[in-house]
Amino acid sequence: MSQFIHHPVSVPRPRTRYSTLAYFITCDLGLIVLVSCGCWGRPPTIKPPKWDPEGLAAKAMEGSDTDGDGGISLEEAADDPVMKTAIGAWDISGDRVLQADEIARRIRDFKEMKTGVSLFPIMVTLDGQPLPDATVSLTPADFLAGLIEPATGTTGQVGRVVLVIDREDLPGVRYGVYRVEISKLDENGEDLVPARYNSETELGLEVGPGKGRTGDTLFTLKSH
Ligand SMILES: [Ca+2]
Repeated sequence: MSQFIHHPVSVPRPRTRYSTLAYFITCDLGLIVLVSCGCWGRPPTIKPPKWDPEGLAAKAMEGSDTDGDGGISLEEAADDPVMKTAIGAWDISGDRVLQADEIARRIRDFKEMKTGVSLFPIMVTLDGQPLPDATVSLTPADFLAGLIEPATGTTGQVGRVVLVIDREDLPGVRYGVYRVEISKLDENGEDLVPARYNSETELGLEVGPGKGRTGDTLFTLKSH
């Protein structure tokens, strides 16, 4: 079980327990041919989103390039952990400013992969210890809202979570950039995790080709 979730792959969506088995085999081997060769018919798949690189880049600029100079700077993204993450991950020229063509280029990468969802394991620690029973929520960047779904999950005993998109019951998350909120309520309803990781989160995350392959993405939270 543990090895297949390291591979971001297109995930067929099974209808039956039998095809669920096919799904696990498929993920493990990284082979989609099993389900496409007709052995189990054609189970429905999670289709890739309809990526529009230029349109989405324009939408991102419209939302975040507040001074209209054609780039999204760290200052403009100061209160937006998602856009800050996008600048860190997508700024190719190294000027720490995100231009429309840089956004479109990465969206084109997403599009070319033809991936429905990616299996994207995340590990959460608080003060150096694994944090079990915490809720992890991913909310897409504003310019991706309506195109890709939010994803959620609950950490297990070793602080590990495999996210699930809202309308599916199989593990996986869409390629994209997200605002991340991590929360764990105690018996009095108080959050054991500081607000800077949930209601006032500073956490952002990119899920994309080449990410999450080498192991779990780690969020190391601190209570102070
Ligand atoms: Ca600007």
